[in-house]
Amino acid sequence: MNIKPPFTKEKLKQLILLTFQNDMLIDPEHASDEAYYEALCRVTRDILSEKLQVFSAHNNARAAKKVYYLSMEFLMGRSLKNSLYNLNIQEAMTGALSELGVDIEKMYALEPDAGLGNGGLGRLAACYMDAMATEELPAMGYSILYEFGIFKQNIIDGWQTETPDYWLPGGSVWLKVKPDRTVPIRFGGRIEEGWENGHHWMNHVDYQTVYAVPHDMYVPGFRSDGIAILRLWKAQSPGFDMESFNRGDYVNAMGAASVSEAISKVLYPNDNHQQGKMLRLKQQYFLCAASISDITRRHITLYGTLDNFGEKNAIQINDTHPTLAIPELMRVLLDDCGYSWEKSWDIVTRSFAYTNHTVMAEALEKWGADVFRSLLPRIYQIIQEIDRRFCEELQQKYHYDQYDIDRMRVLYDFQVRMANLAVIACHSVNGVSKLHSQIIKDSVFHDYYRLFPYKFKNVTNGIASRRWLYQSNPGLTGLLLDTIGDGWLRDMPQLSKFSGFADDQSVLARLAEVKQENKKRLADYVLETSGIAVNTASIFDVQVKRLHEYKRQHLNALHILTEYLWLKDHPDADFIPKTYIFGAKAAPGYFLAKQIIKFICTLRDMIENDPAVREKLRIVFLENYSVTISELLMPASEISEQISLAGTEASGTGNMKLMLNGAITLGTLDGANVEIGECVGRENILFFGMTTPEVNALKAQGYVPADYCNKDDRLRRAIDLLSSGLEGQQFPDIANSLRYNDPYMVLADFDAYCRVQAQASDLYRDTIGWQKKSLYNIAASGYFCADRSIQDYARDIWGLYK
Ligand code: 26W
Repeated sequence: MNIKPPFTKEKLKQLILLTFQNDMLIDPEHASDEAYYEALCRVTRDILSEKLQVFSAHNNARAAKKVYYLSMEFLMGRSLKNSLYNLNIQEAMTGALSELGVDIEKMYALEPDAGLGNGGLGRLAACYMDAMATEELPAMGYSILYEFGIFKQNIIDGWQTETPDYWLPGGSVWLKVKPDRTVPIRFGGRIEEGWENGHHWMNHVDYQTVYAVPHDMYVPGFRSDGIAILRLWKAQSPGFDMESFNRGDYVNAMGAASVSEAISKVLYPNDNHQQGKMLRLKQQYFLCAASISDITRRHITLYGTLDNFGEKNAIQINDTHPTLAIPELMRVLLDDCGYSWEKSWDIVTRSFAYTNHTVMAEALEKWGADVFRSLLPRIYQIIQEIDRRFCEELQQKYHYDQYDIDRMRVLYDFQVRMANLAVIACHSVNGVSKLHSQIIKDSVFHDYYRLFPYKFKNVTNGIASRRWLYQSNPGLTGLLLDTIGDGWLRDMPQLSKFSGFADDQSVLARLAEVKQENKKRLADYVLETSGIAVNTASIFDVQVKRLHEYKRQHLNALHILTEYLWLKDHPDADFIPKTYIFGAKAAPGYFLAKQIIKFICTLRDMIENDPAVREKLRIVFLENYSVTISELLMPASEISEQISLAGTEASGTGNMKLMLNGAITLGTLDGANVEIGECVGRENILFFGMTTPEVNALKAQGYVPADYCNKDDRLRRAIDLLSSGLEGQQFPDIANSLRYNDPYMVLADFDAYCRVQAQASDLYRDTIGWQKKSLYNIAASGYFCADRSIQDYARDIWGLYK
């Protein structure tokens, strides 16, 4: 691939200087690093903006079907480096800056992460923006411009504390505000209706208005003409209460404004757990109503009608969080445009598709009917009618009894069940890995699968591979360019060519060198941030993901404790040194998760205080794990811990980033691990533990965790220590949860986990053998590129390649 960069160094230098002179009114001679950062971002943004205009005009001219990706979360991370690389101007820009005496790495480091997401679901949305732009699809993402993203995690004495993430000072340079596209959103009030001269009339009265103001971020495709727009809505109050103000009641005068604007104040930090908070429901409707208004306006501008809306638009909802877009589009079609119910429903069901991202029961969204009705009276009526018609269909067409109907309908037990609404209204329901999509059909949505089997699909997740390889791992990128050329950059499956070098000793040696350099780079960061000097000859074993019991970070920690105790008993044993690296945020109200972090940190300190052990065994807890930290971490990793209980992790995407960088997966047969195993071959992955059917069988038979404790001295000893205390700190909640409940069967998989860990260490002794496995993992990771996932969506769900 020899694509000429679109700008020379000289041209970019000139653009930077012009920006200083004309837009920022700053003398470049005396500009600060921050000013340079801003100038650089502005230049980049303007280039993106110009490209976008060409791209949009082209799409509109050919009346292309549009894709809208609605998500409450987009975990974008940084934009500068990604934009420069995708535009293929990174070298020219580096040169331009260096002539101005500025180091580009310093510029990259100044950018805060746009952390508008919690974890997997939010990062997936961000990866898909990159892929949609690369594939040149006419795509927009919609979300909320949270003033505060995912909280900053500080670990104080082993306990997680949270501070607000105020990212806008450095992040807002990427946002282009579009005040003329502002949308009014209505909350509360009443519906008045009646009949007059044989006509039904209806009026929404006494509502409050909040304005949604769009702020756009541009995401360029990799060396393509595509640009995806991420439109983020900011809540703005319609003014302030003049009456209160005139009375001198300033608190109330300002109060109303701050209540409205609270809608886009902060991202809810829950992952896989719904709380049922009114403000969250407001956020969801705010996103949905603003986006539907925008999408329909854009469509009408092009076609002058909504008659063909369903043929020209595909709206993907990222989990159930944006499900209200469904009744909102119904409302627009029925009330604003005067379509019949049947025509409206036809348009809606052609447009919407739903992706499910979790099987956790506590993540299924339900809203109290009363709260819902008072906040969104018209939307509630529409949902009632959807529910009524669905019940009627089940009864009359399928002869279902009341028991079945009650399970499947939207409104039941004074609750509005969002997943039911999504499955009923969407033409497509997909899971995010083969296994997960099967589980959805077998259990979570089995009732619906029996009726509408054609709706159910799979799209295995993918990642923005270039971000974690080309942009983050220059050493490995260089090795790949030297061996297999650069075709893989735009076509990741071409990485398979790398397997042709599995017996080339010089390639294996270089691969080892690259890994060593990356480990050193990470070790420097760890030393700087935590004062711990890790042994770079040790195995870097990594578990990074949100903290959740089902992901079983405590299984990992229990095993480390067991290894520690073993080393104390066998001080002279031949032991491959290991560094266990964790990164994880816990939802602020999830106390057991916070205790697991404290457990890991206590264990870390206990080992660190023991000079006889710490060179062989060490724990690093990376504080405030983020997209940017992951870009440093993935290239340095050797073992990828993916140890969720089989049947619980929908896919996982960290597993893909680690594989791409040559880490070997040590995991259960869960989520996308199964497909990783299929691609890389059983000899190049370390599976352990129960399969999903075995888990189900054990549950059916009656799982008794105490049995495992009684059988296994290591387990009993470790769990007793949790109760009695490590370093004077007791963990009775963790111990009791494991002993008496163990919902995610940590004890049942413990022995298998210990064995596979030992196997990993043995394999590592064979340096060449290990490098070979690593090489095969890199070579097999092409399938997990988001470009492929997006092609799957475009073909199987969005109907774009017809
Ligand atoms: C309402 C609270 C809430 C918030 C977030 C419930 C559920 C969520 C997400 C669906 C949780 C999530 O991020 N799921 C993850 O999605 C990834 C992308 O598909 C998958 O790779 C992970 O396996 C899945 O846990």
